[in-house]
Amino acid sequence: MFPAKRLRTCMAETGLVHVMAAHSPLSAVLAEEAGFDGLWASGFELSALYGLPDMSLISMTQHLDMLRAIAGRTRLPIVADIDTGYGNAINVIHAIGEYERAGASAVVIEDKTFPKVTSLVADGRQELLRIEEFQGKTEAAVTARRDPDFLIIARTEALIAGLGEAEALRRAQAYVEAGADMILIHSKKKDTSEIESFSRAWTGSVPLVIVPNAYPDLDAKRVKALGNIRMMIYGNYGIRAAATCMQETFRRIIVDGGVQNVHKDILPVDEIFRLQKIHEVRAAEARFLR
Ligand code: SPV
Ligand code: MG
Repeated sequence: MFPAKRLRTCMAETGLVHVMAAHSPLSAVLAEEAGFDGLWASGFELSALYGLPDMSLISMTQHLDMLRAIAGRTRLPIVADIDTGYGNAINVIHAIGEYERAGASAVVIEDKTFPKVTSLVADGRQELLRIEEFQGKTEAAVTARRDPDFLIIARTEALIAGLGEAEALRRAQAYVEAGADMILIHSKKKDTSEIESFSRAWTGSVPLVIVPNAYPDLDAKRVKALGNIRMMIYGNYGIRAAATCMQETFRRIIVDGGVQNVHKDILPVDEIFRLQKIHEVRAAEARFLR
């Protein structure tokens, strides 16, 4: 079964899929081993990997290159974060072809203007497209996909922009009418009230996707109780976890004047060899190097 079909099947069977952010093939391998159902090719994580803010500074080519590298090292379905779709509906048509070919199983397109500003930053400039324009982009994406199982997820930033629940519901409904398979509703409120309220008010015909970055208390048990959320994306946890460990380790090496203390607190190199699947190369060496 192809990954896009597997993602849909997993959603139907379990009722809720857990999708972990990946910014590199190694983080993807770790997510797969940990038991996640899918990967989020996150714009935020890739921007952070380049030491840049998530403000449309990373190109489609950079994102695609990483996505291809990730797809080459994992079997998990990949949900690609294509931000605003790199322009208008014509750019979206081009992007869908590229992302399908690169190995994505789904895309998330958001209704902000290009260039975008990262959603969670305080007082960010959050400008939204006209509803009709984003409907056109959504319909273009739906029309452009080749695999009917490839998911087109429309993301509204109405709550992020402070436009309120009624506008978020209006936009979400309009995007469903344009053919979206799912709606991603994003919130930067630190408590769960905004998302829970939206989820209860949502009577649309497609399920919801959430990214509980700002409101970590909404765990899977509570999400399942809400009833219409089928995908949870852990949007910045990969890069935050990696940066936490590097920051602490690097500081300790300077303070200790060497690696004599930290070496026992980080993965041994044999474990990195295992993650690199060095045994496969060794087996090929034994067989083919004559
Ligand atoms: C991302 O991970 O790139 C996201 C989620 O879009 S957030 O950064 O919270 O907007
Ligand atoms: Mg993003």
